[in-house]
Amino acid sequence: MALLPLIIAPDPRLKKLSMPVGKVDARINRLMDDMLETMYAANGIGLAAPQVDELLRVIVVDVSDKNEPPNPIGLANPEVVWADEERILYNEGCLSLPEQYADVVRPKAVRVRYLDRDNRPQEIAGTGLLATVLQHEIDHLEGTLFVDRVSLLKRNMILRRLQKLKKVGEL
Ligand code: GNR
Ligand code: NI
Repeated sequence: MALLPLIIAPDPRLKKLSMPVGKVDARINRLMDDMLETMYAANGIGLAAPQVDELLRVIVVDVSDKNEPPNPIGLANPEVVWADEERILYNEGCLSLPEQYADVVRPKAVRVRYLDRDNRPQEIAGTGLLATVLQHEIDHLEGTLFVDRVSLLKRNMILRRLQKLKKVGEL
């Protein structure tokens, strides 16, 4: 296992389209393990491969509570196959936009098809926080950040703040 460096916005690498995985093999399993380790170390509940400089359609999530057993899930080629017409608002954060938060509106529930660690097709249904995180991670694979789903004013505020923090060496 290894901790991977996280890419912090603004960075052109976070805006790129990620490529599908051909087969979930030992290499992809290692990537999922390293991503989970990196995510837990950063107290995150999700992580997408492009955030660790791998332009592959791989995400990991774990939305379990602190007082319950961990529930790490690795998903390759995740695809939303159904989305509720009902919407919810969530105050989102992102490990690539440290300490920045904004309210984002998304479908309240989704079903996501994906390949598991054994390269087998699976489906996962999520509502609430899990639905939000799955969509947030799949967005990363398209080069979309949560700030791309808020007003131009809020987006520019957050991105300029991060740019400044980078410039003074605080990120
Ligand atoms: O750790 C994370 N928390 C979070 C909170 C609300 C909505 C989405 C997220 S995902 C984020 C980790 C991350 O940046 N994944 O890409
Ligand atoms: Ni994110």
